[in-house]
Amino acid sequence: MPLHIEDALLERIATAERLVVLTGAGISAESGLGTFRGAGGLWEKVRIEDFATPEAFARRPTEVWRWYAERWRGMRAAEPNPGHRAIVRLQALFPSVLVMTQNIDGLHQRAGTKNVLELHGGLRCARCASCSRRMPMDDALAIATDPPPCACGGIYRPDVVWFGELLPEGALERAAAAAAACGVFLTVGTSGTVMPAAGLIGVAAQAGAVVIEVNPEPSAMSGFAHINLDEAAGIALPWLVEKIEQWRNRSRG
Ligand code: BV8
Ligand code: ZN
Repeated sequence: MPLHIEDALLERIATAERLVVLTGAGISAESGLGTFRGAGGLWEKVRIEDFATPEAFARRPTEVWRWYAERWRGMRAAEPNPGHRAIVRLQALFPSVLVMTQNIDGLHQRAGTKNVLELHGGLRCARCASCSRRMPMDDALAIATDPPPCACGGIYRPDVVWFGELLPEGALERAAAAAAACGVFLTVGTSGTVMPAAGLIGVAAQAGAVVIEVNPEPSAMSGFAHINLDEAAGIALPWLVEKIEQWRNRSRG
């Protein structure tokens, strides 16, 4: 079905001051990176309990470290796609834009998005599990021991948020405040199943924002969306940018 936004909603979007964008693994799918759920998802191949919890790392640090090292090599080799680049254009179209992501691949930053809020941390860095000292993942990969030892006697871990762990200090508060105060909330490529990130969509909807979902499939949060653009992000996001720019050119007369 062709993408469509009714005029009244398009006017509210094009005239909004504040835009919040929440992205998930789906926005990086067109960069060749795997998603977690759905056909061929990462969690079909490995169990969350074996690789994405602090208990898993405590039990099998080498296996968990090597799984993330392999994912980082893939992320590093990937390129931002038209979906990431459309979000860079959106950031220039509104007075205030917060882009927050559940992804750890750093592709928003490499596309040129500013001030990305990484709700689940980022794989660009490793962090000592004892003293929290950080080191670039690329440097950690050059060290022969998996995981690398820290001078403090601890070992390095991926600088990401695992299941059962709290989000980075202040991230959720900042995200929730932005979601509660925005005119438009754009959710892209997330199944809406991981809390508390997915809950931000409900916060925005309850606060009266226009909620736009970009996802070829329905998600757990689709019920909150005023607009469902059921296409891939690399198609739907450039289309959305064009619609906003056309509306503004028309209204300038
Ligand atoms: C927390 C980083 C407080 C690591 C990730 C029981 C015990 C303990 C906790 C819980 C529990 N029950 C529930 C919880 C809370 C738990 C949770 O939500 N679990 C879920 C699974 C039920 N959450 C937590 O633990 C969080 N912390 O709650 O702290 C606390 C503290 C102690 C004890 C209790 C509570 C921390 C969650 C963060 C986990 N870390 N990632 C890593 O990446 O390895 S989550 C992981 O899932 C990724 O970040 C990922 O981004 C995220 C969400 O997945 P999605 O991004 O949505 O990806 P998914 O594959 O699911 O969907 C992709 C979508 O894209 C699909 O809809 C698809 O249709 C679409 N798509 C595909 N192609 C495209 C597309 N869309 C657009 N274009 C395309 N081309
Ligand atoms: Zn240390």
